[in-house]
Amino acid sequence: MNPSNEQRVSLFERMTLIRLMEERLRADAAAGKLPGAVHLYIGQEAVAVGVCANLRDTDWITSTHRGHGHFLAKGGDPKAMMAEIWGKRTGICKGMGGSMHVADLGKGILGANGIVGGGFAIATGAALSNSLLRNNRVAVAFFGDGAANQGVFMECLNVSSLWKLPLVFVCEYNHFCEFTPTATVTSGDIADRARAFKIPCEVVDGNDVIAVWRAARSAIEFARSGNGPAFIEARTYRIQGHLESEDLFLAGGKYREKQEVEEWRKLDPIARLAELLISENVRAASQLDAITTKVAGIVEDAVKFADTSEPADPELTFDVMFAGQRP
Ligand SMILES: Cc1ncc(C[n+]2csc(CCOP(=O)(O)OP(=O)(O)O)c2C)c(N)n1
Repeated sequence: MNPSNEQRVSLFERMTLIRLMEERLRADAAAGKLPGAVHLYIGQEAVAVGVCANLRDTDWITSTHRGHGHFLAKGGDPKAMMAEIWGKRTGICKGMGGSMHVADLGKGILGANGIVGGGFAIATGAALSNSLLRNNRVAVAFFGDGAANQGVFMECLNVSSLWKLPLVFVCEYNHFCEFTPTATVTSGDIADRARAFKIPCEVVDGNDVIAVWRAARSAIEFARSGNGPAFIEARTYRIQGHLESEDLFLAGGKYREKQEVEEWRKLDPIARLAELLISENVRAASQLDAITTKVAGIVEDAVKFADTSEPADPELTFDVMFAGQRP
């Protein structure tokens, strides 16, 4: 099954929202305006968007340290996310979590996570609760190719397959674990690890949002129908550095060639979808530009909202972490 024309246009719009939010964060990080580090999702938008377009608000996702794209793709509010990243009290977590902890339970977003592989067990637990409650919801665990080398991955593959949990694993193979090429620390194919537990797998072009959408649709349907977990490995590429201040860590060292990044830029998922929509006369280039302009306004509003909000209240730490007790 393929997405309709209207669905494809909305995939374009959502990917553009993520891209423009991330571009703005990139600029604000460089200008020293953000209180913490940001790990950007530029180039990987097709994965979050292609998957989340097939989910309901009541379905769960777990995310990673690179979580802004998952948050926005699942319907999280751009203003509340921006304010969170800026450390403001209007943020989705009152500015107490920042970039790596954007969460919104009302939208089924169980949170970004600073612990690599931290989402596996949370998603498996959510899927177990769905299964026990027979509520027809699914859970999706987004994770990186680096996280696939954490032991908890195996535990969650095992138990979710054994108990036929409504869970979809989505591995974003972006080729790097921080400053280490994944191939140098990973044995065999990651999808084979899921196959060993008899979990159906699909390896897709993660820069082709339609391919991701199709794979996600069948994986989610499979899991929702009580057949157990499914697995998607989306092949993509991390265009930005591991984090925006990575040069400070690298001290002049390098772990990839510029040429490689440029080659992947040519496979930009948003440009590819735009070309398709134009060539199939679904939308004219000017109509897509109008969408981009509208989205840029949403991003501008989010920045204004964050910028003019009050900073997070440090006193709140005692309430949210120490049950109101103070030293
Ligand atoms: C348990 C744990 N180990 C190490 C780190 C440091 N760390 C942060 S991100 C990262 C690489 C993760 O790579 P991957 O899962 O592929 O995600 P990507 O950054 O490529 O999106 C590492 C090692 C961490 N945050 N948590």
